[in-house]
Amino acid sequence: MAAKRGITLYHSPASRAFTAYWMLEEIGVPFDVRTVDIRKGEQKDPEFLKLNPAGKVPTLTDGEVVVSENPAIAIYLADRYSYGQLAPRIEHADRGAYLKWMVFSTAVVDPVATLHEQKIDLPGFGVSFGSFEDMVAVLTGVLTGRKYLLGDRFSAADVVLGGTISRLLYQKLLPETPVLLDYNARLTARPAFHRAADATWPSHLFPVGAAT
Ligand SMILES: N[C@@H](CCC(=O)N[C@@H](CS)C(=O)NCC(=O)O)C(=O)O
Repeated sequence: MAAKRGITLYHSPASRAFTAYWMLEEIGVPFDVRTVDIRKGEQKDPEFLKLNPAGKVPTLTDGEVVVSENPAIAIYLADRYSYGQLAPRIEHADRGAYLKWMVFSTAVVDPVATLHEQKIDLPGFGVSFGSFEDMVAVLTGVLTGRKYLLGDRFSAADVVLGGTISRLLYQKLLPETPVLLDYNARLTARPAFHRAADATWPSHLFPVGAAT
């Protein structure tokens, strides 16, 4: 039986929840927004922990469906509301790369960049997410000579991995190379990106360096 619909996004300003907000704006479905202000500790509220025991935003509900973790949220939304458009169909040759880049965003790029910021650079060998240099080389390799991660086709993987790249460039946590900056310029030119940024990332309140 199909689950009931009615989307609510739990987010916090200037946080990784930007990605899920942007995803919803790209799809164009109506959604409600609830602010869980992580700077006030609201992610530890027992009611919120029932939805996401990890106490992290973004978290999304759609009827009785509850989903957290940006890649999972984007895969869910794209399959359910933009299948064959922002999500390549299961039988399409792009589906493998699409899923790979989704997972790469939080399995590799985000933790490696966070550790690098803390001046912890582990050797690539034997560490599941590899080294900072290897991560940057992989991103540079896939984006060189390409508009988007899947070529000319913009997909939800660009929202998730692209949103991570965009945030890390904003926080000065990735090198400002022409390949990364050009890709970021294509992403930030999208109207849906602007709507999400205006709604969730008030830069006058949260300048560079103040983001989480
Ligand atoms: N892997 C998660 C990371 C989410 C995450 O780190 N959220 C942060 C905000 S940027 C958070 O909720 N922090 C609150 C806390 O750690 O208590 C995802 O990609 O969705």
